[in-house]
Amino acid sequence: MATYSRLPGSVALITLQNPPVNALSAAVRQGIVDTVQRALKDPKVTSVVICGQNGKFCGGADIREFAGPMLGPPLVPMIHAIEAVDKPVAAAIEGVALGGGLELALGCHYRIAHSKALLGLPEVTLGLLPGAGGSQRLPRLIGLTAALDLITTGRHISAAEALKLGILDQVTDNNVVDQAVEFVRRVAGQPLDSRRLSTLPCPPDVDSLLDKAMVKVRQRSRGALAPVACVQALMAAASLPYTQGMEKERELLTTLFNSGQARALQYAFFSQRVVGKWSLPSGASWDNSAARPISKAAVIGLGTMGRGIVVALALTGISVVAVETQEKQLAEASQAVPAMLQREAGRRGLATPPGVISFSSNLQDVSEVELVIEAVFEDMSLKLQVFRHLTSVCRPGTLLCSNTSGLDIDQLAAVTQSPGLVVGMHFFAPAHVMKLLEVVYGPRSSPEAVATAMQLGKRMGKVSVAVGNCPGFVGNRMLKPYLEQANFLLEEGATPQQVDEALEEFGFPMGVFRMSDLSGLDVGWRIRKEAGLTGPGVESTRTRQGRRYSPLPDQVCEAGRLGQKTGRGWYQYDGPGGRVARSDPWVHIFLEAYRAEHDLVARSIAPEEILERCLYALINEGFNILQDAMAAGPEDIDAIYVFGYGWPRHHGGPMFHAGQVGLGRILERLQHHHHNHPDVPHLKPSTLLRRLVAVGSPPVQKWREFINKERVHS
Ligand code: 3H9
Repeated sequence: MATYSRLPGSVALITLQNPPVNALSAAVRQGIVDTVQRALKDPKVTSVVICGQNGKFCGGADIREFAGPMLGPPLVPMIHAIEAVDKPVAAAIEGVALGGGLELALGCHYRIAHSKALLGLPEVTLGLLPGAGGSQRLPRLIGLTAALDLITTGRHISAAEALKLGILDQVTDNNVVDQAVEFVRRVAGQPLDSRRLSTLPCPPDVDSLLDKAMVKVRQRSRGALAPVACVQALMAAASLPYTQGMEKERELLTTLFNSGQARALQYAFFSQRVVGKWSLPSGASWDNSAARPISKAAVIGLGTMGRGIVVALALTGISVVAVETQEKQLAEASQAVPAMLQREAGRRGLATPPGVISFSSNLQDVSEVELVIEAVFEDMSLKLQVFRHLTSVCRPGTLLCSNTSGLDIDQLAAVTQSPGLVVGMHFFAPAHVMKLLEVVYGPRSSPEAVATAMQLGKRMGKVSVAVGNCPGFVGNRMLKPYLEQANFLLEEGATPQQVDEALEEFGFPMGVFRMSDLSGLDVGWRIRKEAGLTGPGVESTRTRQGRRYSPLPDQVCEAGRLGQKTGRGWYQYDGPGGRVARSDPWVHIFLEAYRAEHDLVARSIAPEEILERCLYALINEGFNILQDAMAAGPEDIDAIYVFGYGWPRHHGGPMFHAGQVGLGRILERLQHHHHNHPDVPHLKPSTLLRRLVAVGSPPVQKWREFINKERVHS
C-alpha cells in the first residue's frame, strides 16, 4: 500500500498504492508510517520523495472508511512525523493532491507538482474541514485570505495557481518524480526549520477578515455546518498557538463527523458516481453498452434552451449546426450564442472556445451530423412535426434526441424510421451552466442511444441520470405533488411567504412561490390548459378530473400576474423583470376572497406542517417512481434533486432524507395527512414505502437490492 525503494544518489522513494486515487486508507497510512521509519533509519538515505502510483498523488482520506470505526495509524501524527524528519522530504504531485492528500504534502518540506495537477482542500463539500492539520498549516503558508477562499469553497486549483499562492516550490512539464528527486538532492543538508509549517507563525487577523467572512458564510450556507466550522478553524489558527489550533481543529472535526450533514454530503458524493454506472430494466448498462463517438451535432430551435445547448456542445469541441426557422430569432441567436460561448469559455479558463458553430434556417443542413437535439417549444404536435422532418432529412443511423421536460419520448420515436435511436435529453436552464441532465429512455430506445447520450452529458460536464419515460420523467413528476401541496396550504391559511420561508429555512435556495415567480407562472398554466384542467368552459371548482385541485395559480395568471416578468405574481416586484420579492397586499386580499368563496376557514399552519406536507408528498412520489422502475435507485432521484432542483446537498437528497427522518415516521405522517385529505391521491403512502417499513426500514444503500429482489419475485 506504500512501497519503498532507494534510488541511486541516496534518495528514498515512497510510492502510495491504492487505486484509483491512492486514498489514504488504513493500509496506506500504515505503509507510509513504516516506509518513513525505514528512510529515517537508513543511514545511506539523505532525502525522501513521496509520490503516488499511476499518475495520481493522492485523493485524500479514504471516504469509504468514514462509515466504520477508525483503524490503523491516524493521519495527524503520521503527518507530524514526516514534518519532523531531519532529512528533506518532498511531495511529487501528479494528477491530484486533494484533502488529506494535500495535507500530507503540506507536512512535507517541499512540494513539486506537474503542470496538469489539481490541488485543493475539498473537505467542506463532504461536510468536513481539513482535519489533518490543513486548516492550521495552510494559512501559515499562504496567509488567511487565500486559505479562507480555498478551505471554505473547497475549489480545486491548478498547479500554476498553487505556485503563485506559494503552495508549491516548483512546477514542471516533465516527469515529476525525476524533478523532485533532483530537487531534494540539491537541497540535502540545508536547514529545514523554516520548511516545517507547523512551527511558523500564522498571520494575525488584523482586519477582522474572519469575522466578516463568518457573517457571509452563515448567510450563504443556508444551514450547512461545515463552512462555518472551516472559518472557526481558521480563527483558531489566527489566534492560538499551533498545538491549541490543532485541538480546535480536532474538536470541530469530531462535531462535523457526528453530524447527519457529513453523512448526507458523503452520500451525495457517492450518488453522483453511482448514477454514472447506469442500468436499464432491460439489463443494458454502462458496462455492456458502447457509446458512439460524436464529433458533429445539430440543435433545432434557438430559444433560451437551444442556445444554452449549442454552447454546452461547442465547449466540448463538437461542431454544431444551430438551426432556427424563424428569421428574427435566428438573427438574435447568431449574435447572442457566440458571445455566450466566449463568456463561458473565459469562465472555464479556455483562451479560445473549442467548437465551431454554424447557423442556419434550413433543416436540410442537419443531414451530415451524427446527433440532433431538438429544442423547439414544448408542444407535442410541433415536436412530432420536427421529428418527422428529421427522420427524412438525416442520414440513417443519426441519433435523434428531444430536449423535453416531460413529453412522451415513445410518441416521438414512433414517427421516425429508427425508434431505437430516439432518446430524451432533458436539460435545465441555463443549459450550458446547470449540472443536471435527465437522459430519458423510451421502451424502444437502444442501449447504444442511451450510452451515447449519457456519454455526451459527461463530456459536457453534466451529472447525467438515466430515467424512464413517464409524464414529467423523474424531477418534474416529483415536483407536481410538491407544488400541489404548497397551493393547498395557501387555501388552508398559509401565505406564500410562510411556505417559502419554511422551505428556505430547510435549505432550498428559493421557496416554491419565489421560484414559480422566477420561472414564470404561465408555464404551468399552459400545461394545465392543455391537460383540460383549466380554461374556458372549465368550472372553477376545487375538484378536477376526480381529484382535489387548486385553481389558485390559474386565477393568479388570469389576473395578468405571470411572475417576475410582469412585475407581479405571488409577490410584487419593482417592475417587470424586478428581482426583489416583496409581500403584496393584493395577494392577501385575493386569498381571503378565495377562501370566503369556497367556505374555507383560514387556520394557522406551523412551518413543520408546511415542510411535512410539501416534502413528504414529493418523497412519496419518489417511492412510486422507484416502484415503477422509472429510476434505477434512490441515488438517481437524489442526484436529480441535488443537481437540478436546488435540494440542499447537506440533506443528501429527498430519498436519503426520508431514511434520515425514518421511513416509519414518513409513512405515519403521510397516513395522517392522507386521512385529513382523502381526495389527494399524492398523499396516499406508496406501496414500496409500506414494504420497506414492513421489512424493518433498511438503509437507503440497500433499497436498490430490495427493489430488484421484489421485482424478480413479482
Ligand atoms: C479528507 O481528506 C479528510 C481529511 O482532511 C482528514 C480527516 C482526518 N476516498 O470521481 P471519480 C473513488 S476527505 C475513497 O469517478 P475522477 C470514487 O468513489 C477527502 N474513494 O474519478 C470512484 O469510485 P468508483 C477529501 C474515492 O477521475 C473512484 O475513486 N478528498 C475517493 O472523475 C474514481 O473517482 C476529496 O474530497 C476518496 N477520497 O475524479 C476528493 N476519491 O470507481 C474526492 C475518489 O467505485 N475525490 N474515490 O465509483 C474526487 O474529487 C474525485 O474522485 C477525483 C477523481 C478528482 C479525485
